[in-house]
Amino acid sequence: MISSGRARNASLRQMTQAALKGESVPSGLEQGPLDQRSKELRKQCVRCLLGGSRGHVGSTFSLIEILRVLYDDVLKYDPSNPSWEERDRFILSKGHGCIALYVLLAEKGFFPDAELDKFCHPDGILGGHPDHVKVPGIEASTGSLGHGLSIGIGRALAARVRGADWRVFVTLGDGECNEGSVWEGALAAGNHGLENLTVIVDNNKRQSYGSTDEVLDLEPFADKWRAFGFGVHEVDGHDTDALRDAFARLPYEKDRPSALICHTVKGKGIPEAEGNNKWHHLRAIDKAKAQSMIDAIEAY
Ligand SMILES: Cc1ncc(C[n+]2csc(CCOP(=O)(O)OP(=O)(O)O)c2C)c(N)n1
Ligand SMILES: [Mg+2]
Repeated sequence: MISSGRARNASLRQMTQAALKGESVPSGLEQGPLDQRSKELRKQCVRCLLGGSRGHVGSTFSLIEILRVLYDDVLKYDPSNPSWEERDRFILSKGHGCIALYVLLAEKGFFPDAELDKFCHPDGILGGHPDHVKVPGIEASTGSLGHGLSIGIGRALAARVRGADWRVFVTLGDGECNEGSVWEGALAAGNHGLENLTVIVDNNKRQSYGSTDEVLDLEPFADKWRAFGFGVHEVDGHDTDALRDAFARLPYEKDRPSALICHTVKGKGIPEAEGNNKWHHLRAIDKAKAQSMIDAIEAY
């Protein structure tokens, strides 16, 4: 026990030092291509990052295809009436990835496109974490990790009580699943058999300072969700056809909540950013940096 603890500490030290030096951690995942729409969405994210001179790049770029498919093909919503009673409820529990969501919400017409240039500005509505009071289309204010699932469970129970057929989707990060509150929520969702609830995990295998298997391993991850009473499906989270198919199959099991584990690449779309902890959050993004990011995305 003592020696494995020491080995683990040494490995954590190595990992932290690598992260601080900005060294890349090998992702072990295939580098599939991106279509033009996925590239354009990422370029819009760079626009926000430039406006705010900062932002969570890696966390945003692993999410793009998941959100794109949800907002293009899956969710029921009305941008002219964001609190439409019949809407599906989407909660971005990993709120620090909000730039991806802002870009989709602006594109769909929830708020003026010009807001994207005012990311993190005092006179804008788009903060570094999403605010449901200020931003039309944001279902819940998030950023403090570990709360979105429980909020979603409340919404799913509300639908049941009201006899409504809207659905609830909650997106978690893999590092976020190190929070005990996620598993309290999972226990409750399974216990109540919330078939109208889907957890989507952006499983990019990384968190702020290292890889999730080294910080606090989640494996066997799919089995854990099953054990908590979920129907589970796994998918390449950058393959839009596979994502569409995975959402079309919901619910995965009758009278159970669903968990869709999306295998993604943190920083997907900029080779230097992929699996590189230095790109979890960037500061001081100037025009030259933004242009180099756009060039890398275009060449991907
Ligand atoms: C309760 C809480 N603790 C710590 C943080 C700081 N924090 C912000 S992002 C992050 C890593 C999250 O990793 P993951 O969920 O895997 O998201 P990713 O950035 O990889 O998409 C942490 C620890 C936080 N936002 N909330
Ligand atoms: Mg992660």
